[in-house]
Amino acid sequence: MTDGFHLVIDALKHNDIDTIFGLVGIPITDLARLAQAEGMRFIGFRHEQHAGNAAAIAGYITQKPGICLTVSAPGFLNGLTALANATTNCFPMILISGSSEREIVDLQQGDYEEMDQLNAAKPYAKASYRINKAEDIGIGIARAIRAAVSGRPGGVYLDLPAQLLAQSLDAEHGKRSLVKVVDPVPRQIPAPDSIQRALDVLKGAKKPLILLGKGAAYAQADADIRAFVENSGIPYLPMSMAKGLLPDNHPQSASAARSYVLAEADVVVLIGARLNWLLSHGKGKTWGAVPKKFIQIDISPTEIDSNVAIEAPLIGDIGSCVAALLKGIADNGHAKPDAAWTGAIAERKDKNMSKMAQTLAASPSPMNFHSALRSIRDILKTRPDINVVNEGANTLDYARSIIDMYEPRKRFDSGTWGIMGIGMGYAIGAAVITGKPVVAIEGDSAFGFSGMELETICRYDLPVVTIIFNNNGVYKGTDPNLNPNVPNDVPVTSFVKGARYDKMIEAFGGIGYNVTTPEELTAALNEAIASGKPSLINAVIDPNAGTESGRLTNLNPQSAAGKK
Ligand code: ADP
Ligand code: TPW
Repeated sequence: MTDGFHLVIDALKHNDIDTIFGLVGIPITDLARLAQAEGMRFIGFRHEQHAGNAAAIAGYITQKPGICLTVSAPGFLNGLTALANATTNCFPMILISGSSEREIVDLQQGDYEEMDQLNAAKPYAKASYRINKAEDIGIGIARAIRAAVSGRPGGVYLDLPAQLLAQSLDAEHGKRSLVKVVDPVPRQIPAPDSIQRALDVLKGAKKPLILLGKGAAYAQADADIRAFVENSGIPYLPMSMAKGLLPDNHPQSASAARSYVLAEADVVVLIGARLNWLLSHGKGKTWGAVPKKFIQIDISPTEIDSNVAIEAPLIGDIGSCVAALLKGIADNGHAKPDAAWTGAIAERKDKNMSKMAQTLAASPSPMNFHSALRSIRDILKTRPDINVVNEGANTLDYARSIIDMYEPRKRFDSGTWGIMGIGMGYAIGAAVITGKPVVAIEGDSAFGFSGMELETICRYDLPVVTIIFNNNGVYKGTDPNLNPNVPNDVPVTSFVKGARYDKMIEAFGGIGYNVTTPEELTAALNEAIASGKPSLINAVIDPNAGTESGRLTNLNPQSAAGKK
């Protein structure tokens, strides 16, 4: 005989899934034990949100769904934030939660951790399923895997009632019920006329621009994307997580002339990037007065015309679409963009880069974002294999532009939502899945959302170096208290001044550093990377440095309404 527990593990293993991120309790503790006994890795967290984030980033890196396992109601809800974030960012993951007895939940009779989890998950997941019979576990897991990774990837919820796990089944019957997903990420070939249309629009371009999004990084079509950029000679801009798809020091990168190229380009080729808020919805001041024609490559047909009209939609997987464009420009001949266009970009780049070099060269005391990031940049330049996790407001904005990336899928950040709290989850997921070191560059507020996972990092002895940009608060650390009735009350953005985050990791046997100058930061980071040990560097940053909301000041309602 076999049972639900064994069949879930067998079904995952049958599909080459070898790692589960989760947090145990009724009814899934034995499921986690069994996974471990059967040779899978179970990485146990201190909060389900971070297990879910680890699963999501594992999915992004590997194109295989990351698995997060939680208990019912509260554990499920803690994981749901990560599931929603995965869906929003198009990362494939499966949240598997145990659930309470259906008869009691459905009659609302007050079971232990009672909740209608399936319906709660639906608005935030790409798909949601419940398996009720042990003989359906094979097909249920197959369905969840395919839903997560095919087409536009996303988060899938899989509900496993406690009763299901205990159900027995004849072993032979169980074995036959397993399903191996064939071709989980099928190629989706673009229609030839859509390719021709795109080539025609490109041909008419005087000032073309390529925009690479994290969909392009996810697609793992690195060689063809690089060949398309280089053979076409078109300047390109990477979105933050597409940095490194081509090395950031590539001569065609227009990152240092971003505002100029967005305003001036006449034809924009979007490859796996949505025209959402991160690209000012494709209109307005950012996009300037020059009329735009967009060519958009995306696997999701409904992404087209989401914000502005798209002249040439290319629906298909990025690998197939880019290969077809590459062949098109080779067959038809392609005139490289005018030197007037590339020359004007080069001029702006030079100017902006020398201005930035000056800012970076300064060594103010106390240390500011720039001088600290200079130290980190110089070290990471020599270690392109290191994964970088990044969140915060100013810490995110400055690090994104100052830290160059040289390899694809090495930068993981706040993404589509601008969410805080991904830090330690992404760091653990990336370290476990790639076996490579991670440097997490964290605002002090951002770090707080997942800080307890330092224990997880130490427990699994992961090569993660966390650097806290400690400026005593959310954004800055200098706001006044506005409460006339409580003169000593704490300002809304303030934290404990002079906090020593380095002491936190020492509690779990990790190595802590406290640094106040770029030189100390360089020494600490070099040592931490070389040791490969869980480390945390508390980098003391001028509390006056930075701005409220970083570069998003304009999105605060008062500023948006012109009142501030
Ligand atoms: P960014 O935030 O970097 O601009 P987005 O997350 O907004 O990127 O956009 C990613 C886009 O890539 C999504 O619209 C998604 O549908 C698309 N995408 C993801 N994987 C593929 C793929 N393999 N082929 C084509 N499009 C893809
Ligand atoms: C889940 C709102 C955006 S940025 C930020 C918060 C709280 C922290 C900024 O301070 P930090 O960075 O990290 O110290 P820095 O570099 O400016 O000093 N809750 C969630 N997500 C978001 N985005 C917020 C709140 C926010």
